[in-house]
Amino acid sequence: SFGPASTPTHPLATAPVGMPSHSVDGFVREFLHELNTNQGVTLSRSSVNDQYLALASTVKNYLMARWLETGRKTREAKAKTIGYLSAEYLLGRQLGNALLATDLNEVASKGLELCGLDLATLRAQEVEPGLGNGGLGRLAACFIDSLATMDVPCIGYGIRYEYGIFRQTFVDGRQVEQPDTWLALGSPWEFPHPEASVQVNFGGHTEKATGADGKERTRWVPAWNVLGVPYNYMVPGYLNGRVNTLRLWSAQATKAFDLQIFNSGDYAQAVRAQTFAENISKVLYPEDSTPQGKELRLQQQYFFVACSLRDFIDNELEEDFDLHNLPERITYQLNDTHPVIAVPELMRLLIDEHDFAWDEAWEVTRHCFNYTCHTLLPEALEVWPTELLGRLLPRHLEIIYQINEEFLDDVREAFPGDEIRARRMSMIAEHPERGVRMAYLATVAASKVNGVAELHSQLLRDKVLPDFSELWPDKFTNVTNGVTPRRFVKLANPRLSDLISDAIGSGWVTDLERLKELEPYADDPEFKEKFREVKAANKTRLTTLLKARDGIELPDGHLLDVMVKRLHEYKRQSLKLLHIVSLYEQVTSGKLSASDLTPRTVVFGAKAAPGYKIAKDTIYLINKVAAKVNAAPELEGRLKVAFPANYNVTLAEELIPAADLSEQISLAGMEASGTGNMKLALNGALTIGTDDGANVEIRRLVGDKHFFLFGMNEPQVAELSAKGYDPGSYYQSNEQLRSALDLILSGHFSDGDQHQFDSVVFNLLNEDRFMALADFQSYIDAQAKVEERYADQEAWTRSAILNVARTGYFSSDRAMRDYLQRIWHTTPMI
Ligand code: 475
Repeated sequence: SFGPASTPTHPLATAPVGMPSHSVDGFVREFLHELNTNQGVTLSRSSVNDQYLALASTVKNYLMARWLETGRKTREAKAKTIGYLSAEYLLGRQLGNALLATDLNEVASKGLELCGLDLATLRAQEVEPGLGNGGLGRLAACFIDSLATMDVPCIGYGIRYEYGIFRQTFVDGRQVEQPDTWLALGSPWEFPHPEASVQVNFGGHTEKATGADGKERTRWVPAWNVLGVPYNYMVPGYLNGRVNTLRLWSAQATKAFDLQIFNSGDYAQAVRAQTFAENISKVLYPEDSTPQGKELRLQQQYFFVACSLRDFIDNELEEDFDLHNLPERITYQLNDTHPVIAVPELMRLLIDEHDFAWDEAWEVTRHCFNYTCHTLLPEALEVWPTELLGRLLPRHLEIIYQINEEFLDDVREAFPGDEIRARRMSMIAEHPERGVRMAYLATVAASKVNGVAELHSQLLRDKVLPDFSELWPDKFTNVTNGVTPRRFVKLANPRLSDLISDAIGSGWVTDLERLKELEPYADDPEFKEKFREVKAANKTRLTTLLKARDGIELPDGHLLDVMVKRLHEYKRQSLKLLHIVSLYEQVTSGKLSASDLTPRTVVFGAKAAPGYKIAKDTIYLINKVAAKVNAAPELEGRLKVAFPANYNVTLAEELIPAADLSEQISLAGMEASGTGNMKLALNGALTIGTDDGANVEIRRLVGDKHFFLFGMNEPQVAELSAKGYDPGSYYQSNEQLRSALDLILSGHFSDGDQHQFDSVVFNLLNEDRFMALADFQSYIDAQAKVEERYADQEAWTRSAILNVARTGYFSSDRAMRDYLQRIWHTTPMI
């Protein structure tokens, strides 16, 4: 229960908390107060960390009244809430975004200056919460930003990993992972509520018992449990007074859990057991696109989902709320299959704990969930062995079996006699071991299933879930991803933002399609000059940062060619690498004069999953090639390769605004959408890309002339696969490609060791699952077109401006509007 035990009589007790004054003086007073009372230091004795923490508290104080008011208003209006269920939130630094959302930037910067402090220095003190791997986690962060900005009630639910995505370092060019200790210096953005902890059960068995009313019920008798402690984070809308909540769960041992073992007398074992419970939220699994079938991962999934469902029912609904009406108050969005165990969990809650009949429970459940798929790679589709599921969650496995039986009855009714089809569509896979196909369970339970770009949604319907789309054509839809213009334009690129606002006003920040109004400026010489100045200044900013951060020297005046994304074979960093090696080979062998090269710096940013050997070897190879290229006197001032370690949201915010060329070179049909492609285009980079993911839509919007397309399209890929792909034939027939590969094979980049890069090179030559060799020549040709355009700076700038002007569609605000209209069926609260 909530609130005071008796009626408050003090007048302040019922008034909402006040907001500090928006003046410089008001800000300084608040800041110093926080420094003294929170950090317990005077300004003269404070560390940068103290100052940062005090600044964070100060900004929180400005948001607090709005946060409390948002919660009150939402509950009072009984508005429908979006429950975003995601195992990952790749948030990025909070301070800059909070200052932006409260319009406190200038006040803070002046106030701190009067205290002898520098806002940028304090901002740099923040360690970003990296609670995600890549695209999927960052998308979740963009979506909750947009919902808050659009005045839509949303609670983001997830896991408070004690260690987020690992910190990448390079040792002799090889990736070495370090733990991400993001909480070590304090975590000012979170509000723990241990008193609101939720118990989560695991293991044990189920029993059937007949009640006094003669009805048979199932009882789950769990074997062990843990506590979920909620940590709340503010999710401020942009200048609109709304502050939604992100609720991340942290695992702790329960009292009962402890007591049992402490009583057994084995103190050491009891302490170990505590660690066992806490392990559940200890660390983010660093695999992107290839989930690990690990028991702990399933524990994580059930842990946060069980906490989240219980939390909403117990804390956000009225005490007498009739759960038959649950779909009127919440719609859960499943961010990939990671939270799909929520489906049997809601069934279990309704049936076992709220006495619903099966059909009633199913009616509610199927109206509460929607499912977003983020991949097409078969190895990324989660299948949990029934042995594991049954051991960890016996009741849930029973429920899944029953959902499956009833579903297969429907299939047999729709397709009488087609038993093969029924087998194919079963949620239970029989090979290689018995397991639950989580994507099928999600698809059956969801009201809507969506892919994340047009091409991806089409392939999802036609290739991944064809039987399901045949059965329920209307269930399937597309929502093309988007990115938040607040963080990735306004915050990351203030110079471009000011230039845009000077031209068309500032409305674009919340209405990104208004960037269209920039189109005429693509032919305005003065605007073009300023646009170039912005790019140049952003490059200078990046140069300063990389020098300090990595000791990397960026040359002046180069085309900045950027490939930033997770390291994965399907994304084809190896293709980019072959381009670089080929340039190096041609110049050093005298086939090409260095003076004919467009001065270019290639920047890579990429983490590899720690167990993904080829990916890690590719990182090593990139670093080895970079060392040679950067040391070659012939290439001085002409070609440079930079690979700053530990690419993350913070570095993205510096790199993207400086980029000229955006590398989006996945094999067609493999990249579900991509979102870095959108961020780069919005910041005025031109794309060199395949017809894949959202590239398709970017190209359609910016126009063929302003996009460098290359490579096979998806049907061509399918055709080549079907007729049998032979990478060796490209090696044989393409002299330029052969020379590049031969140079790597010769040991030139590995101090004479001819086998150092076998895993990468032999893989390309013999298997090349993602057909890099087949697209090589086309890629090289497209790069020639890039150079030609770049040589004409007026034409290049025009294309860059048109990229900005024509990509307003890729705002996550638009994506959220699409979800609201076509999936969630709800509207903003105003
Ligand atoms: C796609 N992550 C991008 C982006 O929709 C797309 C998988 C398993 C376990 C942990 N993480 C994952 C992903 O699958 C992922 O990030 N997918 C990406 O989602 C947003 O733009 O094309 O690869």
